[in-house]
Amino acid sequence: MASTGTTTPHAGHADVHEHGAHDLSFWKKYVFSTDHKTIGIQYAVTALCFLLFGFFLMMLMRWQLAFPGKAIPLIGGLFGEGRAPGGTMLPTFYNELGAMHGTIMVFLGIVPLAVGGFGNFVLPLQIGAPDMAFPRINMASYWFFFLGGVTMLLSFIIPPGGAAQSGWTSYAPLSDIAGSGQTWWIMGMVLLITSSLLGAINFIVTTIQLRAPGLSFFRLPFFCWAQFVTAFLLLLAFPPLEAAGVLQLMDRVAGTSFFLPSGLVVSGQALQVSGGGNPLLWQHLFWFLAHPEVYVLILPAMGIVAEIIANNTRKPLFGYRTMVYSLIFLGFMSFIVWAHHMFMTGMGTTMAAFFQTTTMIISIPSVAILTSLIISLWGGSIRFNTPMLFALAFLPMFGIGGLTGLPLGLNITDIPLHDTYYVIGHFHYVVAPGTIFALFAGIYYWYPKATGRKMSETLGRWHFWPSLLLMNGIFMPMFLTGLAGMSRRLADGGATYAFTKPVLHYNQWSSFSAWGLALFQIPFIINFFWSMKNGEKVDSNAWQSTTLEWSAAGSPPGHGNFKTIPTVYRGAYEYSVPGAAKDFTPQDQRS
Ligand code: HEM
Ligand SMILES: [Cu+2]
Repeated sequence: MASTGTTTPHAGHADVHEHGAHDLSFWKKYVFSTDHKTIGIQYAVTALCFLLFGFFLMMLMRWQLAFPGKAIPLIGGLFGEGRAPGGTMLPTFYNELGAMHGTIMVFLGIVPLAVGGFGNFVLPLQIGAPDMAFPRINMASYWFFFLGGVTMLLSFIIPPGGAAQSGWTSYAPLSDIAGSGQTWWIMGMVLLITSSLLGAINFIVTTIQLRAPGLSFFRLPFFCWAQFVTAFLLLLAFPPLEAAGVLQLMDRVAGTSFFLPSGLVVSGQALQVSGGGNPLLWQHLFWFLAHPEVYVLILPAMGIVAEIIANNTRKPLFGYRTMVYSLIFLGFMSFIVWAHHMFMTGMGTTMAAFFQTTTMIISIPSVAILTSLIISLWGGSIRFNTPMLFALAFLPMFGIGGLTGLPLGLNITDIPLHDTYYVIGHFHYVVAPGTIFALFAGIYYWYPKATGRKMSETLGRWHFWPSLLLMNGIFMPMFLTGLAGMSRRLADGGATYAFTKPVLHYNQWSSFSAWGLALFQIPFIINFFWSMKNGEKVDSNAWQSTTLEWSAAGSPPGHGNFKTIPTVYRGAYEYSVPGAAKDFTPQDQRS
């Protein structure tokens, strides 16, 4: 069915780009590209590499937790006497791994993949735009990310201090007085934040300005809404952390005491600092970013899952408008719940009452979105392909993550749970079998748009089922160890505490599951490369979808995306419309 399009000045512009594309040098085309699709792929591939590295750090930590004090087998000798004498991990090395695992997974892995990768590749296509509003800023955003990532990783080998050791939250005063790695951590963060801010501005302007004619806000695919709201979170939440990072840098290198109290005594020695600062100020500034950041981790995931569910149930999303309003409300609320991470700081009952109330309220829109997605399945004739399997698994996994957040959101129940493995279980359910599964779903789903081929379903299943099982094998026991009181901060997993004895063996469950999970990512890695040459060839609308990225000719579409800018006549999910010729009616189809 031919799609109708109007010729706009943009479309002419797009044509010029398309012809121009042939003349681009290798460097301009693949390295310093300004094409949002290339940048999206650069972001995605880089972030996947970082994710793999962060995963590797975690596997080392899991050895220490399962078998504290035993030499790391095979590779233990590689880390040197300073980190693992005789192959046995020192607590300081464990701290490096912990801080860098968290930082890498969140700031170098998931967010860049979800926003930089999927946002960049998909959003301009879905809104019928020739590119991002500011292609060069987009390129700068990627390169700041890359530099920030490299800075973080290099910190492992930069003397004298190695990598940061103060956790991904970098709490003061520890972070102020920690070794040199902490300085590299801050500098890396400043670069990463700069990258995010450049990206966020681009997403906001692009969504407002470059939507195709007829594509009103309420015709936007839910994925675009999710990216749009996420961009506001990044734009408004990151600057305070960037400022806080610079203050911490000053504390470390310029003798200031923004986060250092007077009279600080470390290991029996009074510290020679001017003092007068407040460690809690850091916590406030950090969580003012980092709570919205957890929604940055989850909203794009919800967006991806929504697209895939509509497509594979062949039905419109249930309650699309409610979902959009929930998203906006959630974005707003995410700025006034941050101190639920700080109930232990003695904030007093008035403050605690405020933050637990807002936290309970914010769970309502999350539940509204999740429920809408579940109801969307009702009565659909579901296609159980690999993207759909991952999207479906996201629902209960995110559900477990969200529900276990509620006891943490209430002051009275958080106090015993805070800093135990229960918290680790909670947030990993939302980000690992939650967000990461959604990201896998997205990779399987949009891969055909990027390469013209589908990934193998067989390998996809070898990836999905064991991963689902093993993810739960890792994180479910953490609720039990956490409820038993096991602290998340111990390099030996709690082996020296009598009260953790009955649950200590769960540490091994988690560890074996984690190593198993690594094994079952191999089918994915093989699939990712093998399918580029050998996957099933598909036409430009691989999944018979309604949204505009599939109307763009070619996989991937040429520079400029659309020969003529499409005109949009309908909402995003017109599947199985009664009386229609096919079970999907693309947004740019007139009738
Ligand atoms: C209904 C939803 C949720 C509620 C009520 C909730 C509540 C909480 C609370 C109160 C804490 C602090 C616990 C403590 O340290 O004692 C926490 C930790 C955390 N949550 Fe959630 N949460 C929810 C959803 C999410 C989502 C969607 C994500 C991410 C996508 C997330 C990620 C995190 C992270 C990363 C931490 C731990 C940070 C750290 O201490 O290292 N949460 N959650
Ligand atoms: Cu929070």
